[in-house]
Amino acid sequence: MDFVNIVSLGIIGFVTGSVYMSGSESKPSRQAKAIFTSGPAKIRGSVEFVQLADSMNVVIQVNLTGFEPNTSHGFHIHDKPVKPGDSCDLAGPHFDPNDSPHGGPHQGPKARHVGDLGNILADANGNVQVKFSDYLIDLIGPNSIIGRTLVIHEFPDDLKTIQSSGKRIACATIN
Ligand SMILES: [Cu+2]
Ligand SMILES: [Zn+2]
Repeated sequence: MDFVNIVSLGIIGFVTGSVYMSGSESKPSRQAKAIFTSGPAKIRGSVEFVQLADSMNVVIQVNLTGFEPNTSHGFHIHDKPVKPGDSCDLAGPHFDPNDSPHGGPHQGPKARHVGDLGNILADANGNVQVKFSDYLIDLIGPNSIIGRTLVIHEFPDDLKTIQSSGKRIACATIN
Protein backbone atom coordinates (compact mmCIF):
# COMPACT_ATOMS: atom_id res chain seq x y z
CA MET A 1 0.00 0.00 0.00
CA ASP A 2 1.47 3.32 -0.99
CA PHE A 3 1.50 6.48 1.06
CA VAL A 4 -1.49 8.10 -0.75
CA ASN A 5 -3.71 5.09 -0.01
CA ILE A 6 -2.73 5.11 3.64
CA VAL A 7 -3.59 8.81 3.87
CA SER A 8 -6.97 8.38 2.15
CA LEU A 9 -7.88 5.46 4.42
CA GLY A 10 -7.02 7.68 7.35
CA ILE A 11 -9.35 10.41 6.08
CA ILE A 12 -12.19 7.93 5.53
CA GLY A 13 -11.66 6.61 9.04
CA PHE A 14 -11.77 10.13 10.46
CA VAL A 15 -14.97 11.06 8.61
CA THR A 16 -16.68 7.79 9.55
CA GLY A 17 -15.67 8.27 13.16
CA SER A 18 -17.08 11.82 13.21
CA VAL A 19 -20.42 10.71 11.79
CA TYR A 20 -20.59 7.87 14.27
CA MET A 21 -19.83 10.18 17.20
CA SER A 22 -22.45 12.76 16.24
CA GLY A 23 -24.99 10.00 15.61
CA SER A 24 -24.39 8.47 19.03
CA GLU A 25 -24.84 11.64 21.08
CA SER A 26 -27.68 11.28 23.55
CA LYS A 27 -29.09 14.72 22.71
CA PRO A 28 -29.56 15.72 19.08
CA SER A 29 -28.57 19.09 17.67
CA ARG A 30 -31.39 21.60 17.45
CA GLN A 31 -32.07 24.32 14.96
CA ALA A 32 -34.50 27.16 14.37
CA LYS A 33 -34.94 30.00 11.93
CA ALA A 34 -36.41 33.50 11.67
CA ILE A 35 -37.39 34.46 8.12
CA PHE A 36 -37.84 38.15 7.30
CA THR A 37 -40.44 38.37 4.51
CA SER A 38 -42.38 41.55 5.13
CA GLY A 39 -42.31 45.01 6.59
CA PRO A 40 -41.87 48.55 5.29
CA ALA A 41 -38.11 48.66 6.01
CA LYS A 42 -37.38 46.23 3.12
CA ILE A 43 -35.18 44.09 5.33
CA ARG A 44 -35.28 40.55 3.98
CA GLY A 45 -33.50 37.25 4.56
CA SER A 46 -33.03 34.81 7.39
CA VAL A 47 -31.36 34.28 10.73
CA GLU A 48 -30.56 30.68 11.62
CA PHE A 49 -29.88 29.29 15.08
CA VAL A 50 -28.06 25.99 15.70
CA GLN A 51 -27.30 24.36 19.06
CA LEU A 52 -25.24 21.19 18.72
CA ALA A 53 -25.98 20.06 22.27
CA ASP A 54 -28.25 21.45 24.96
CA SER A 55 -25.30 22.68 27.03
CA MET A 56 -23.52 24.39 24.13
CA ASN A 57 -23.61 27.97 22.85
CA VAL A 58 -26.14 28.70 20.13
CA VAL A 59 -24.54 29.61 16.80
CA ILE A 60 -26.35 32.43 14.99
CA GLN A 61 -25.98 32.86 11.21
CA VAL A 62 -27.33 36.19 9.94
CA ASN A 63 -28.07 36.63 6.21
CA LEU A 64 -30.02 39.85 5.76
CA THR A 65 -30.29 42.56 3.09
CA GLY A 66 -32.00 45.92 2.73
CA PHE A 67 -30.27 48.08 5.32
CA GLU A 68 -28.93 51.59 4.88
CA PRO A 69 -25.18 51.19 4.15
CA ASN A 70 -22.78 51.13 7.09
CA THR A 71 -25.37 51.27 9.83
CA SER A 72 -25.59 49.49 13.18
CA HIS A 73 -28.86 48.19 14.59
CA GLY A 74 -30.04 46.87 17.93
CA PHE A 75 -30.72 43.12 17.63
CA HIS A 76 -32.87 41.50 20.29
CA ILE A 77 -35.20 38.61 20.95
CA HIS A 78 -38.51 39.93 22.21
CA ASP A 79 -41.02 37.99 24.26
CA LYS A 80 -44.02 37.22 22.07
CA PRO A 81 -44.67 35.73 18.62
CA VAL A 82 -46.00 37.84 15.74
CA LYS A 83 -47.52 36.93 12.39
CA PRO A 84 -46.01 38.15 9.09
CA GLY A 85 -47.31 41.66 8.49
CA ASP A 86 -48.04 42.34 12.18
CA SER A 87 -46.62 45.44 13.83
CA CYS A 88 -43.34 44.57 15.56
CA ASP A 89 -44.70 46.34 18.62
CA LEU A 90 -46.83 43.21 19.22
CA ALA A 91 -43.65 41.28 20.05
CA GLY A 92 -43.69 42.76 23.55
CA PRO A 93 -40.63 43.56 25.69
CA HIS A 94 -37.16 41.98 25.53
CA PHE A 95 -37.20 38.25 26.36
CA ASP A 96 -36.29 38.31 30.06
CA PRO A 97 -37.22 35.11 31.96
CA ASN A 98 -34.72 35.89 34.76
CA ASP A 99 -35.93 39.42 35.58
CA SER A 100 -32.55 41.00 34.76
CA PRO A 101 -31.69 44.54 33.62
CA HIS A 102 -31.00 45.40 29.97
CA GLY A 103 -27.40 44.88 28.86
CA GLY A 104 -25.19 43.44 26.15
CA PRO A 105 -24.43 39.89 25.03
CA HIS A 106 -21.04 39.73 26.76
CA GLN A 107 -22.41 40.53 30.20
CA GLY A 108 -23.32 37.92 32.81
CA PRO A 109 -26.80 36.42 33.08
CA LYS A 110 -27.81 38.81 35.88
CA ALA A 111 -26.66 41.87 33.88
CA ARG A 112 -28.52 41.28 30.60
CA HIS A 113 -31.83 40.05 29.29
CA VAL A 114 -31.64 36.61 27.69
CA GLY A 115 -32.81 38.34 24.49
CA ASP A 116 -30.02 40.94 24.46
CA LEU A 117 -27.93 40.01 21.41
CA GLY A 118 -26.35 43.46 20.97
CA ASN A 119 -26.00 44.94 17.48
CA ILE A 120 -25.63 43.89 13.87
CA LEU A 121 -23.60 45.99 11.44
CA ALA A 122 -24.61 46.46 7.80
CA ASP A 123 -21.80 46.66 5.24
CA ALA A 124 -21.36 49.23 2.45
CA ASN A 125 -23.98 47.40 0.37
CA GLY A 126 -26.54 47.30 3.15
CA ASN A 127 -26.04 43.58 3.81
CA VAL A 128 -25.45 41.76 7.07
CA GLN A 129 -23.67 38.43 6.74
CA VAL A 130 -22.24 37.41 10.08
CA LYS A 131 -21.92 34.33 12.24
CA PHE A 132 -21.51 34.55 15.99
CA SER A 133 -22.58 32.61 19.05
CA ASP A 134 -24.37 33.37 22.29
CA TYR A 135 -23.95 31.62 25.62
CA LEU A 136 -27.29 32.47 27.22
CA ILE A 137 -30.03 31.75 24.69
CA ASP A 138 -31.14 28.14 24.19
CA LEU A 139 -33.36 26.22 21.79
CA ILE A 140 -35.00 24.23 24.61
CA GLY A 141 -35.87 24.88 28.26
CA PRO A 142 -36.53 28.10 30.19
CA ASN A 143 -34.20 30.22 28.02
CA SER A 144 -35.62 28.84 24.76
CA ILE A 145 -36.10 31.45 22.03
CA ILE A 146 -38.47 29.26 19.97
CA GLY A 147 -41.78 31.01 19.38
CA ARG A 148 -40.31 34.37 20.33
CA THR A 149 -39.49 37.19 17.96
CA LEU A 150 -36.23 38.55 16.63
CA VAL A 151 -36.48 42.35 16.35
CA ILE A 152 -34.20 44.74 14.47
CA HIS A 153 -34.17 48.39 15.58
CA GLU A 154 -33.49 51.61 13.71
CA PHE A 155 -30.56 52.69 15.91
CA PRO A 156 -27.61 51.02 17.67
CA ASP A 157 -28.14 49.57 21.14
CA ASP A 158 -25.76 51.26 23.61
CA LEU A 159 -26.01 48.03 25.67
CA LYS A 160 -27.20 50.04 28.67
CA THR A 161 -30.63 51.47 27.86
CA ILE A 162 -33.51 49.86 26.00
CA GLN A 163 -34.52 53.23 24.54
CA SER A 164 -31.19 53.78 22.73
CA SER A 165 -32.20 51.41 19.90
CA GLY A 166 -35.25 53.43 18.94
CA LYS A 167 -38.17 52.01 17.05
CA ARG A 168 -38.56 48.48 15.63
CA ILE A 169 -37.94 48.37 11.86
CA ALA A 170 -38.21 44.63 11.18
CA CYS A 171 -39.17 41.47 13.05
CA ALA A 172 -39.64 37.73 12.50
CA THR A 173 -40.70 34.97 14.85
CA ILE A 174 -38.26 32.12 15.49
CA ASN A 175 -39.57 28.66 14.58
CU1 LIG B 1 -35.49 45.08 20.70
ZN1 LIG C 1 -32.74 44.02 26.81
